Amino acid sequence: MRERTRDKLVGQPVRRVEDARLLTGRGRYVDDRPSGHALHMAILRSDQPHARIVAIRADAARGMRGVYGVYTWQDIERLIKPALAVSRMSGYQPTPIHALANGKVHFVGEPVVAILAESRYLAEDARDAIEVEYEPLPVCTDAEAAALEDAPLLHDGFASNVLVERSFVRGEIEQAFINPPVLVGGRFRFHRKTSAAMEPRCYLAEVDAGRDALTLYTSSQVPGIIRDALADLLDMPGNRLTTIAPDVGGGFGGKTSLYQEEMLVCVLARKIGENVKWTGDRLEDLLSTSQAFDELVTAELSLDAHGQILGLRADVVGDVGAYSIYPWTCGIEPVQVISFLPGPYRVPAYHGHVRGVTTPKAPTGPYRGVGRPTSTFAMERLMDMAAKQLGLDPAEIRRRNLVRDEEFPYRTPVGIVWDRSAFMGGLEGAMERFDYNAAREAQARARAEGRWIGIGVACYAELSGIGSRISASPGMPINTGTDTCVIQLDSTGSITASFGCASHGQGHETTLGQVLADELGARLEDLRVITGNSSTVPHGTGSYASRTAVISSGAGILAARELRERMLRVAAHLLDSPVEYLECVDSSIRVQGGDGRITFPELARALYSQMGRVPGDVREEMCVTRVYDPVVGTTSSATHLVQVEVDPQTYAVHIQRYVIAEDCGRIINPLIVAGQTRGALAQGVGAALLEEVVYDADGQLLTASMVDYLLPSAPEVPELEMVHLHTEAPNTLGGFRGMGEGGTIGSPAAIANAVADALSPLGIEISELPVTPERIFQLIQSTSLKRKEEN
Ligand code: MCN
Ligand code: SMO
Repeated sequence: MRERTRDKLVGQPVRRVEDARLLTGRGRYVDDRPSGHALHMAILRSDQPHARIVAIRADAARGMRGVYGVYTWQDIERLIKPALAVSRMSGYQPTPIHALANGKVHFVGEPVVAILAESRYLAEDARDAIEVEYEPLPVCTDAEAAALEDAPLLHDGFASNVLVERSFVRGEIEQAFINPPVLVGGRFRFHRKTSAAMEPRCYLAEVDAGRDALTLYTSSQVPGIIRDALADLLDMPGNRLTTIAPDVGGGFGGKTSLYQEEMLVCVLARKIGENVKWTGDRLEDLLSTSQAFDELVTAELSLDAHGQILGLRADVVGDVGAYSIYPWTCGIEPVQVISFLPGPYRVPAYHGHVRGVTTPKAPTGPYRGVGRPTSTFAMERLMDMAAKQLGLDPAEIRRRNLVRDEEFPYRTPVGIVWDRSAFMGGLEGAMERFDYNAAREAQARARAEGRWIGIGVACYAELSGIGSRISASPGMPINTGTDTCVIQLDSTGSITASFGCASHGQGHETTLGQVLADELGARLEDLRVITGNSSTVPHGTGSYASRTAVISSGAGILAARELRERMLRVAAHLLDSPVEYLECVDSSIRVQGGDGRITFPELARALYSQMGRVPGDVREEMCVTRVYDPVVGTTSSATHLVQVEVDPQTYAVHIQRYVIAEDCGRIINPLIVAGQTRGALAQGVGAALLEEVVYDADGQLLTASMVDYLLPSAPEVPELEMVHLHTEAPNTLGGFRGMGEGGTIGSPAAIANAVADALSPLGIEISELPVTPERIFQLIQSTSLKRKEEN
């Protein structure tokens, strides 16, 4: 009789195992930890963008009911070092990040005083009783102006406000711009954004004073990086400092950096021997969580008469805010813009130049897509402008320039290698699903009726699962290219696998579980996947840069394979069968075609507890550690196609259809991939149409609440139609490619192109995002004014 063999789980739409708890309110976030014995921290933040601290008067606060202590930098300076994000990039200037302002403040929202009290209410009452006397210093909030030589310096002793500057040159760039048949260019501005995770940042330091040990519960994407950083800053060995990211309510890049509040709860808990907790509120999140984008890209593209790209040159100014963020540095966002600007196209000559300029605003850091939403926006706008000059369809000009299947592996002008990916297949797949030609015909009819309907296309490529050869952030000397899996069969027969990654919504318990279940022949429900706990693996850096599907899965595959081999060898003895005849199915090992069978718990009992059943020379250690390094990583790509209609009365942009054709290699879980893409698209829609962090010229944050900072809600987020393409990933174990960010990379560009297409009868180009109704109104006003002047 043939026994049922379980289907492989990789590739199946397995329901997310974490959802049972998350959707029924039984998730455990940092703030849910019982904190009966914790002191609550409130932070007095700077209301000055740039100022010297003359005096801090806190005596009244110190004497208030329930107040445990009030701390300034002087009170902790001998206990914790400032964090310094170093880089190999030449000429880069790092900015020390102190846990509390050390004599000067550099942006509105910077922590100046920490207050500990019996409750958050009492801590905030005391905060309000503290007076800080500032001597205001000159403020320059415009990055281009701040980059000038005579601009007031934000950081004392610096050579200039330009913290990082980098160039790439390849090919005969001057030649490419001598009388080219087609020349297009523009100044593309992508305004500042924030990640706005549902759960604001939250930290709890639990102290074990007798052992000089600390456990930091942190809503972080990168608990391993935080452990390593704090061990250094606090001068503590890693075996006494544990960082745990429990359930985390989204991060989107905003929780990938070390924050002052994280430093503070730890240093204060250690100093006073009490647990310390801080829960950020929405205002604090908008003021101080790392922000994103904020670039001005001045770019030119030259093409031959057939629409083939000859050359591209770009100058990028990135407003990186007040500090170079730890550990990524302020290069993370702007340098990626020039690295990825050539996109998935053949660009024979390229010159990209970038400066990251410090201004008195919240620091920028990684945000879903990192640099590529801006580079894709600029490049895809240029492609459309060129198509228009040539009278080519936007899809056709892309077809003529996308790297073709036979050209892989393709080395881009900045040295990135596209291993192979469905660039052309993505374009064709999206067009087919969209029924592109029919949509264009319908658009022409609608236009004849005076409707402002536009279709936008955008193609991009990204590196995912980046291995140890390249750091996830340019020049950063931290290994982000590996992950570790520690897997064990314990004496009850259950299997636990721990990883250095840290899920904050991606569903890693499910997807890593699927990968392990297949390798081990185990039932998914019998496995326990632990992520986000620094004490379970010797090294792990968390989840960011669309790395986990590739890198953590790879570590899991290697570790599970080895554990399986060991279990099979022991089972061979117990079942008295050659190993070759054994197979693992449904958490048991059986003899193929025979009767012999032993469950994992039976095997564990025989091995660990039943003295003498497994002789010494057959015994195996059932704990395996494996590290996986994909060395270079792999290429993910997609084409986005969108149709919009602009309302001629309100100038609101309505998205009517949205198609994404993407290649993320072998899919682990199609439900999760679809969910990730939808979520990322929602954030791209926000970036394209609504979300903008606004500072006034005095450095005050104007968008300090959700009333002023507009997130997309259900009516603004379109139904998504997806096409999956699967190109074999040659460089990764398992054949997976990352995809957690892609939806946010392609969508601002595609929507910008669609809006430009809709408004093209009015002679309007879109070069600024978000393209709000206000901006469309201004564009229409100024174009019609220009026309009147011309007539
Ligand atoms: N996946 C899959 N098959 C593939 C590729 C991925 O099933 N071929 C699954 C993975 O197993 C994983 C998810 O899709 O469960 C995302 O995988 P991956 O692309 O490897 O990205 P990471 O898991 O490393 O997550 C990081 C990425 C980033 S960089 C941001 S920003 C982001 C994102 O994930 N932030 C998120 N998705 C998010 N989703 C939620 N809910 N919340 C966030 O903050
Ligand atoms: S911005 Mo994603 O955390 O790399």
